[in-house]
Amino acid sequence: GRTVLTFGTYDVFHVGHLRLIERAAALGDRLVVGVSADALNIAKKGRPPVFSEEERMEIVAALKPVDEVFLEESLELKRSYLLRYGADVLAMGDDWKGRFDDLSDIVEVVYFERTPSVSTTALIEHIVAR
Ligand code: C2G
Repeated sequence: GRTVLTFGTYDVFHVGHLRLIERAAALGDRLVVGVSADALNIAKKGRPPVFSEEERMEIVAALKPVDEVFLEESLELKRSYLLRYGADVLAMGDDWKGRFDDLSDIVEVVYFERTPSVSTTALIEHIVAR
């Protein structure tokens, strides 16, 4: 069977996240999801996610299309994660378009269009403004 890998933070889980996961799952027989570590987000954005890595992994693991989750501890380890999980496909949102093309020697790299006008940042702003 074909194994698909995708990565994300999935903070304040929303329908954009769900649709990406559903499309990724449809590319193969088994979907493995790397959920980015709190430390990675702090390093990248200067603040921790709203939900902890344990909570974010728990939510993603409970989704019907998801077979397995793991903690993504470094953005530089994509190649070793793909090999570790025996991935045939890497699926990412098109905000990452072109960024992982160097991995196409070991997997098929697929970029999906993002769901328009939904983001964790916009959601937080919407809640704060209410
Ligand atoms: N997504 C989407 N539509 C949106 C919002 C997000 O399709 N409106 C997709 C993103 O393109 C991504 C996935 O949902 O493929 C998870 O999004 P984020 O949590 O924002 O993930 P990100 O922080 O980009 O991933 O190695 C990558 C890191 O794990 C970070």
